[in-house]
Amino acid sequence: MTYALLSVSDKTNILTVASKLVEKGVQLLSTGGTYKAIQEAGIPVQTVDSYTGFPEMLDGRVKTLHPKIHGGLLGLRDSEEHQATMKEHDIAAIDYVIVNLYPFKETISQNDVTLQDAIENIDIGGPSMLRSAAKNYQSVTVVTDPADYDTLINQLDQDGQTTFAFRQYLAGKVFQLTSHYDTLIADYLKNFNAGEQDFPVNEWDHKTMTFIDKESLRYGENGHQKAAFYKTLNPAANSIAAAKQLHGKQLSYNNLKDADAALKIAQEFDEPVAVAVKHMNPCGVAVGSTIEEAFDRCFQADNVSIYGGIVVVNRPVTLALANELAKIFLEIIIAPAFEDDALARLEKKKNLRLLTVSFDEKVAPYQEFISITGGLLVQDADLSDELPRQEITALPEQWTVATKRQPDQAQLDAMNFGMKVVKHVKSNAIIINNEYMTLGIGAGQMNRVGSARIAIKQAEEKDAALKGAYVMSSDAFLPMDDTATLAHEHGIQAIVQPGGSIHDEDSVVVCDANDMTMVMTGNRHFRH
Ligand code: 93A
Repeated sequence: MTYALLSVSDKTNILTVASKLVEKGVQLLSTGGTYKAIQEAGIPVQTVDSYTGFPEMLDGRVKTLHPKIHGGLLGLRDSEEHQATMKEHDIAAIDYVIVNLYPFKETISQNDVTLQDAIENIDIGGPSMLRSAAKNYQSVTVVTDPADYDTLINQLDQDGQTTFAFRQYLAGKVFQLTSHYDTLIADYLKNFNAGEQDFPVNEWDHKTMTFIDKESLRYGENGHQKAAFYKTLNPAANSIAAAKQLHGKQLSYNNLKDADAALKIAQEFDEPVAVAVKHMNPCGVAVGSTIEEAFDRCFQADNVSIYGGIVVVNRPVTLALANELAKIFLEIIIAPAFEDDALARLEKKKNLRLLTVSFDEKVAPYQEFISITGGLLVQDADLSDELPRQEITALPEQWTVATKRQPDQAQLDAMNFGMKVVKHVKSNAIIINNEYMTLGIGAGQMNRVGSARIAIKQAEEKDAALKGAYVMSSDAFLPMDDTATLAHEHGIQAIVQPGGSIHDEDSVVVCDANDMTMVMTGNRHFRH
């Protein structure tokens, strides 16, 4: 007699499999709800408890956890000793297992889920059976995904049995599923606030994000690269993973990266801000007293690079703003909301993607992941508190003025603005900016003065004389005096940089000799 055990929460197509197994002479065993469904369809089936002689008990927590089940799954068919032991204890081999698990993910994804609900939906017996069967895949066929029922049925029809390769594939799927399932439980419990803890916890490791939810993408960075978006289960409301798409086709791999980069810059500001991003770097960032003014400055900051870019604004899009945005070719617009007429205006552009993201809360600490061949690097995101979210009223605590010349209020505000933006620019990063907007952005050069040259050139194309509140902002220290000298030669009177080079003093000397001011922030913002 060949046995199959069927125990499924997701009962999709279970009757098709059940009747096929019966047709092939297999005896079915099943648990409560699954038994009922099969039996009601008129397919012969026996309950697990009548088979084991042990009732389902403890509210169903113990249904299949019995040596007659696990012995029937694990016993080696080609071992005389195993066969003798099985015979002695009246254990029959179970050659087919069709099991899928309690819907833990669906349960915890509900809004009003209680801890008790979540715990009751941790499946114990199901994964145990799956693991027992998968370990013995030499002989046992274990199907956990209804998508594999067709292959099972085809193989049974063809040979009356399954192939070794299929069983191994299915066993692999089992361990992938059970490890994923356990990770999800672990993540849920780790993040569930259980109140005061009176024992030591390694916070960093404990909170390391583990759970992933997969969305297939059409392709990766280029058309020939396959790609997917692995999300955390409950991404922060103000993250791109939680964005609501109102219009346009699915975001691409590059879109997601660029949108994420743009959003993070906008989140540095409380006042109305507009951010334009191309290839992970900002090409224009500006604040204003209204969102229309901010966007106008953002556009003026670089009215060439913005084409094909991504724009984020942190205030609802009005019709006036929509009319301006509609004039340029953009890939994505992200805002907290779109007014109805603004949405109607922008929706006319078929390929433009429109997304809303919450700007209500400040960004909570999170971790960043980046892959290198053979592994994953994890770090805390660079969320520095030293940068005031609005204008500066006094020098922030970690900042020191290194020069004789003190910065005036406009320069201080420009320095604050500059540091908030430059930390999001690929290193070596130098920007030229005033207190409202970027004027030149030098990104990703292999030496600092190279980035400075690019930023200055761009700024000068807008304004030949870089005077007044124009500031040079640097993501990391100036390794020698060449960058400060270049700034002076182009009329820039203020520099903000982290400091920390052994040659800091050389740059200070250049500034002092030319009546420039330089502030050291004490906080490096590399972005490699
Ligand atoms: O509560 S359990 O962890 N204890 C068990 O012994 C057990 N055996 C099967 N959950 C158990 N199951 C699960 O019941 C299966 O994984 C399946 O998801 C579900 C099917 O129950 P029913 O047939 O009553 O709908």
